[in-house]
Amino acid sequence: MDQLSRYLETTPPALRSKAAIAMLASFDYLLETHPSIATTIVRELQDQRRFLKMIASENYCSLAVQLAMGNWMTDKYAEGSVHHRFYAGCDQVDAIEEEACHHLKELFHAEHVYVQPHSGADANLIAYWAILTTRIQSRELERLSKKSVDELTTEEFESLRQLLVNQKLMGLAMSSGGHLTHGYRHNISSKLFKAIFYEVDPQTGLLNYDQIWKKAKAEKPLILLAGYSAYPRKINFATMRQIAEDVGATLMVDMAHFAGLVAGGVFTGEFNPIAYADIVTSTTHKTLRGPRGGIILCKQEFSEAVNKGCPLVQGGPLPHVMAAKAIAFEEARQPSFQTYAHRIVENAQALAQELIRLGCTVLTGGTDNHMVLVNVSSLGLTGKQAEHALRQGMITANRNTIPFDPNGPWYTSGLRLGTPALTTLGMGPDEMRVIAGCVVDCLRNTVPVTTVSGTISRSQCLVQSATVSAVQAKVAELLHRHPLYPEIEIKE
Ligand code: DSN
Repeated sequence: MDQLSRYLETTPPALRSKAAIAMLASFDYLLETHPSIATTIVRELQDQRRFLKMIASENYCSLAVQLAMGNWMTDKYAEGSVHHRFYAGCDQVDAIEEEACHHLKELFHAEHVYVQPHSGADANLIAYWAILTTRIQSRELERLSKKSVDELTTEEFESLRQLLVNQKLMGLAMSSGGHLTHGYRHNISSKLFKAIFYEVDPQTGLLNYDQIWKKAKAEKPLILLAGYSAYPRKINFATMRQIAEDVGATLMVDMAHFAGLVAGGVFTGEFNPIAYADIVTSTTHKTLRGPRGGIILCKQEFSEAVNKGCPLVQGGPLPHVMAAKAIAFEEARQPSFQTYAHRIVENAQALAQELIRLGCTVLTGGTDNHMVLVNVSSLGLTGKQAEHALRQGMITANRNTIPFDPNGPWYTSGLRLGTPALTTLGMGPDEMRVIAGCVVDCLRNTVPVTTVSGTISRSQCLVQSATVSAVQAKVAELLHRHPLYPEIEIKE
């Protein structure tokens, strides 16, 4: 019997969900036409249901968001911007992009928004080029009395190019929790700019605004960038603005990790970047709980350059993803999203407190946001071993460098735990305390793994079987009480 027939047979009409029917019908269809792909998609759902998802940058989006992505909107090319396309027949893409922009603008009260970036990394590249175009290229054209780069001679174009690639970008070092697109050597941002970094204070693990100010004064960067991938505290954007203004920098904020906390009214006043930054970038799939993708919010001054993100930096927009973004932004405008966002932080704080009570070294002594960073070296583990140990207990989390990490970015000494996905499932502080216990049990009860060459593996370790069984049982019970997409039941 196929999945949809089984569902219809076992679910009384009043309890049937249209989203479930749509999803089950699509699985049934794919199972018939492309069984191996369909089976893998179903297995991914099963994996996500069997493991506690504690990767701080992941979440579960609504079925409406998922359904909006899987349709014929993907078949349309729409390079350009709303009502200004390089292709004919973009009426419906215009309508969708306009609606997404409307919801996004209302959600964050931004002057201008752009919903085309395919990812946060693309959004950052577009923002970088928008700043370079607005602040360097336009002024150079004005100086040369030229209207566009098309009017430049080959020599003038080359000197403009030299000018553009010799600007300074100053962001949080990746080793202090910054993102790789913020000037890390193995990312194109370090080739576009002369990258300069500020770091967290070695004693407190916190941003030291006086130090940032001092460095910014000395370096005078074109862009002062705030934002992180692994920093558990709020950033004071009013102070970052003062620093940027003092040194003549453009303030850019990458709020990929905490966009949902801004949208949900957790980060307000000087901790909300929108009023202070010239350009804000984000992903849409982390705390914001939308489809995978990127967005840009900016002051009017940068709007023209930002709107040229395609083709300036990226290829054609993804209309099906913009449709899903529109739905996610509308969802985030509902009062329930405010409750959700506050709960994410409440959960992270409960998790941090319990980990500390159980003897873990939690960086900065806690959290203000959705993530908790644990230094696992006192437990005799690398971050990679800790990640491996948790997976045996059916917990998915990721290793992370901690500031000044002696183990480097591959093995690391840290573990990053996040609460956005568990909060989406409806878990609260009580569940976080149980989970903290599971995490500590896994990390404390490991035995080393010897590699084929006879050395102790720095990647793997084995959790003792009694602990594995006990933790797996607790995880299964938590997930049984808080199922993912409970309306969808798929049997193999
Ligand atoms: N990969 C994201 C994270 O995990 O933080 C950032 O790109």
